[in-house]
Amino acid sequence: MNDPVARIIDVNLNRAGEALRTLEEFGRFVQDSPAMAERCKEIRHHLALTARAWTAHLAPADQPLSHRDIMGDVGAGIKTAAETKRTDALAVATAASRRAAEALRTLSEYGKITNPELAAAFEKIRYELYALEPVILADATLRKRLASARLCVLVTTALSSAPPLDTAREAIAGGADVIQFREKEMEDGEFHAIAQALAELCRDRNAILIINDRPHIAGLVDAGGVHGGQGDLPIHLTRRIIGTHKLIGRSTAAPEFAELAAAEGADYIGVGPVFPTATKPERPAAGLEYVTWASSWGKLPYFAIGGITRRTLDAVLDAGARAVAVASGITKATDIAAETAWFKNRLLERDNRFEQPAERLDA
Ligand code: TZP
Ligand code: MG
Repeated sequence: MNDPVARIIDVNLNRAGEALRTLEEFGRFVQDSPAMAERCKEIRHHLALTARAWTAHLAPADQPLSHRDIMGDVGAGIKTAAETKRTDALAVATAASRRAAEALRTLSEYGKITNPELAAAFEKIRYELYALEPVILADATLRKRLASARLCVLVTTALSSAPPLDTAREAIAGGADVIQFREKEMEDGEFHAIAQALAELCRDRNAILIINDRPHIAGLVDAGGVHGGQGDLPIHLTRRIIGTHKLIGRSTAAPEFAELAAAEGADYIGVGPVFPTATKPERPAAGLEYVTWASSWGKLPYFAIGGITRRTLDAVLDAGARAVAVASGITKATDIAAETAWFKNRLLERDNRFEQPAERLDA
């Protein structure tokens, strides 16, 4: 009779190793990150060492492999519908990460019966995996990061006191959470080269890069997302280019466009122009009322945009905005980092308006 605990150890060593390998490929080929792939490999290596230590002192007849009994496994071949279908690479990696954690937990639980010390080693590996998971599956948290973003700085050469890369670097140093690269006239070749450098900068500094209008370039440089106006490519077609896990933003100037954007699957909207602005001279101001509407609507995260300056920011916040997007009000300053920091501080100062009041504990 095969030892059931040895069978459990055997199965879960394989399961954990395979799942970690699946996750590793995501880090290496999808995230394109040598650092992430390396971290996965280390975890896999720790698993292999622990497995070797586990079996080292066992007699051949007690080795987990000797108890392998595929034909006698009543669970072999049982698959749920969800297991047989995955929408994209992120879904595969997310499932792999969950499976690795489950297998490691199983190893440490059943391991306690025969070798508590090594069971603790499996537990340690599970925690290494938990630390890596949010980093390697970063795209899954992109929407969460966007929802907590307060300040987007639009980078446009003609509106800035510095070249695009310097503008973005300074804006991020001053606390910009999102950089939107927006050039209406620039040719694709030059736009792509700058976007590539911006993408590297943003990845490095943990800012989200949004590309205005050009989904093909957002895809090529692996930006966080793409922002379009009403006349740009429809959202479902934009998704076909950049994939399901990237952000799509839409400019909206009235509630009906906000509703449409939500129905079509936008991740966030621009709300404006709040004030008349030389940056978009063809657009009449949508006004502060629209900001108030968007705040109470609450279906999508939004950035109030258009004519937001040091002078007008408070009125926009009073109208209910939590996040703003600013071009000339920041990028025309000589010290872009200091100007960004002024906006960010003001936004954070006013952020506690959104805290829920603590519930009273009446006796
Ligand atoms: N969309 C609505 S208003 C606007 C855009 C791109 C321009 C924002 O620029 P500025 O200089 O902050 O008014
Ligand atoms: Mg456009």
